[in-house]
Amino acid sequence: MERTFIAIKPDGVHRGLVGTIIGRLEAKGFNLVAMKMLQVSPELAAAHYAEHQGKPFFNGLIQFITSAPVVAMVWEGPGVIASARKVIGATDPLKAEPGTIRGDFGVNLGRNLIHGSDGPESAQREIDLWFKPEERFSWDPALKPWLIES
Ligand code: DAT
Ligand code: MG
Repeated sequence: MERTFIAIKPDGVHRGLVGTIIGRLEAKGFNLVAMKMLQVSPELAAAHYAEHQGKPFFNGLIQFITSAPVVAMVWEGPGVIASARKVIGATDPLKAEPGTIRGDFGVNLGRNLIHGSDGPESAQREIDLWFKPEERFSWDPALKPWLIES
């Protein structure tokens, strides 16, 4: 079953949106298989955002993501990588559709509340970067027959 890495950024934590954001992913029918709150080190931030190194917004992005705790998670489900990106919405909250997390709760590109892996390779890389194997869980929700036709 597919897995993706999701993180509620410092603005989501400060704004009290942790429960709302987790609730949306739960209500969609995805399965939470790892979760922790942590203060991100500059090293972890730089590794996570390595693809953006050298871009004009890189330093601000690292400063922001290390500025307060984040809630890091792994979610599992059919097609969860692409689907979670749709639930999250476009990178710029002003361009994100209403009904998406960024579209409903954000107004600024640098405060877009949540991260989600953008493909299978980045999902695997980010899950391995943020979570040790023993921090990840495999479990079948009791509601699975009501979520997924066997
Ligand atoms: P996403 O988070 O939707 O995958 P991304 O990987 O292109 O977007 O960029 C990572 C984060 O960097 C993004 O969530 C917000 C910030 N960011 C991206 N482009 C930016 C820009 N032009 N100016 C300021 N911040 C930017
Ligand atoms: Mg990205």
